[in-house]
Amino acid sequence: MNPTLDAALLKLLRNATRHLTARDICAFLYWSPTQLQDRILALRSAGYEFEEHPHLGIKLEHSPDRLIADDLFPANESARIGRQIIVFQETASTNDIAAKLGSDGGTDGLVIFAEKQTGGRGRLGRRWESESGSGIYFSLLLRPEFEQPRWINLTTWAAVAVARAIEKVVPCDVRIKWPNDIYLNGKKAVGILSEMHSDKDSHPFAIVGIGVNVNQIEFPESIASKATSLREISGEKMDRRQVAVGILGALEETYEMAGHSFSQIVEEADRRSFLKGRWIRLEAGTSVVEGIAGGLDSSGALQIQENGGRIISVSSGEVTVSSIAME
Ligand code: BT5
Repeated sequence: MNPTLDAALLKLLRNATRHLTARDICAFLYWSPTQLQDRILALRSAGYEFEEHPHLGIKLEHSPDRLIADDLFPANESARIGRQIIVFQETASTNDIAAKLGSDGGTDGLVIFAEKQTGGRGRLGRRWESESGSGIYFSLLLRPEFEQPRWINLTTWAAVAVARAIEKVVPCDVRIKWPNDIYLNGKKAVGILSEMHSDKDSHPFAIVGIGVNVNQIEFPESIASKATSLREISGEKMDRRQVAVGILGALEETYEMAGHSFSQIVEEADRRSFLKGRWIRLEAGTSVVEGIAGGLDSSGALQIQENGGRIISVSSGEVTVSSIAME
């Protein structure tokens, strides 16, 4: 997809290590000086600030604390994840928008962001708190080439990619609580909700919804003791755009592995396991298993050692941690 004018200009200014003259910019983008002035004016009114020097030219100084589609595009134009990006100021759930667009034939790699979700969802209809402007809430529409039974891999893939991206911006111990959460300092900072659908022509597609707590400094009472944000960990306000671009980049970098070398994804998820060695209770439908969480098997299933010593593998379920690490 061709970038818009603003996306092209922002990308050029962001990649520049110095001021750029109007002449250089126009030559690079094949624009007229008037066109450039118009775009700078439009970006200024959207909250961007530029430093202008009479001889050296222009430099991007400050961006608004908003997610703006034109400023989120991947650096690599052939990237799959984010080849089309839409940002909503407010919606019920980005997963629902992505599912609707998917069933209307939406393109693989489409990403829907929302600044606020009024009906953000977790698994089993639970609520995902999506306070306006402080987190990152988005959904990917994917039409993977690999066979559908392995689409379940997408949750683990997304968890590993988001963990990598977080580690780059906040140096800390990033743990994956199987199957779909990321924990920082023992508290939940990210939740992932993967869903499968079919479009009108019965072509299947997947939606991977990701909610990341970035700048929250407080949470609703119901989750206050168990949720955290990147800001709480780093001690400083984070640039949400930078975090979002980092996550999209990590998803892009690792996407091939989700289908073709999933064992590498599993190894990393295992290395980052929050559960390993802890006494857990797992509920899957009506069955309940208690035991010590082990590693992940090659399919990404969680191994649990039951009281009698028997080891079982479970591919989905809801885990509650009953005690601290046993190791
Ligand atoms: C999840 O479900 O963790 C998946 C959350 C996925 C959210 C994204 S946001 C973009 C996209 N659009 C959507 O509508 N959803 C996706 P689950 O494992 O069921 O966990 C839900 C539980 O996490 C809740 O019952 C709360 O206990 C807790 N929780 C809710 N909001 C939270 C938050 N902001 N931070 C930490 N924990 C939260």
